[in-house]
Amino acid sequence: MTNVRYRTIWISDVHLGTRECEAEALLAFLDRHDCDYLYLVGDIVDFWRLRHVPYWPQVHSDVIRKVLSKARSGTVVTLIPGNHDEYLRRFCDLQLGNLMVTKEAVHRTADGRLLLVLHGDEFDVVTRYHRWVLWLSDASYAALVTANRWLNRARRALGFGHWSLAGSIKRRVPPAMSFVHAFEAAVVREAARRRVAGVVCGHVHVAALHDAGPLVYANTGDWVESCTTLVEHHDGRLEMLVASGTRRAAAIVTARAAARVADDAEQIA
Ligand SMILES: [Mn+2]
Repeated sequence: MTNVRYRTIWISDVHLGTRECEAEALLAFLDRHDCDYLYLVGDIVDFWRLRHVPYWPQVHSDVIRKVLSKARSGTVVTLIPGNHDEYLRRFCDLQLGNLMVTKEAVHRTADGRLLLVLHGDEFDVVTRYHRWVLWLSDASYAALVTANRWLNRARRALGFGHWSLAGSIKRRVPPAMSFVHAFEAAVVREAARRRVAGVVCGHVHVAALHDAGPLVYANTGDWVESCTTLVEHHDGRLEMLVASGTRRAAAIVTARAAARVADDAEQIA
């Protein structure tokens, strides 16, 4: 089976080093998809959690090895550290062969649009001013994801579909109050200020690909629950892919499903 090749692949919020990371699904995805440019848009390794609860199965190393092997075979890999891997920020502007570490990047699409690529935590007022709130939300988020995973295992065993606890909570929160909407507005404002055509970010674990006024807003989602990837086709067209969020799967479904999953994704970065 030949691999599907895209011009660009963006992934973020993988959180290697945590039990919630869907590393098998990501490895399967990376195995079957090639690209000219690969952007790792932050929170790839979760150093915060590694410090407290060391967890590192072989497959987490395999993901890193897979990325390096892509770099070796010609993919230009850009690593943009996030807040959970801010440790890597000290290596910003370092270039090692095809691997580049940078705080942010500007990507030019095949059809000539400039996209600002950044993780986005600097636009999140919670992480900026209240680190303890984040620590708390981090712990409760992990508990929530674990509870949801067990619930979905039971649902699958009984023949029901996937259900997101956090997604269900999110739908009850009026959009105007949403932290995710405030984040998006701040990131889009910055992109407009820089006079680029759009922005690609991560951080909030809510996949998105839509117009925001004259700009494009894209959020890569995560590989903790939603297992989403933003890709650029060879003509410059952007698309959101979803690998179904189980440990076995890497089945790609349509962009319509992406919108549904984005709606189900978590709010907490
Ligand atoms: Mn983050």
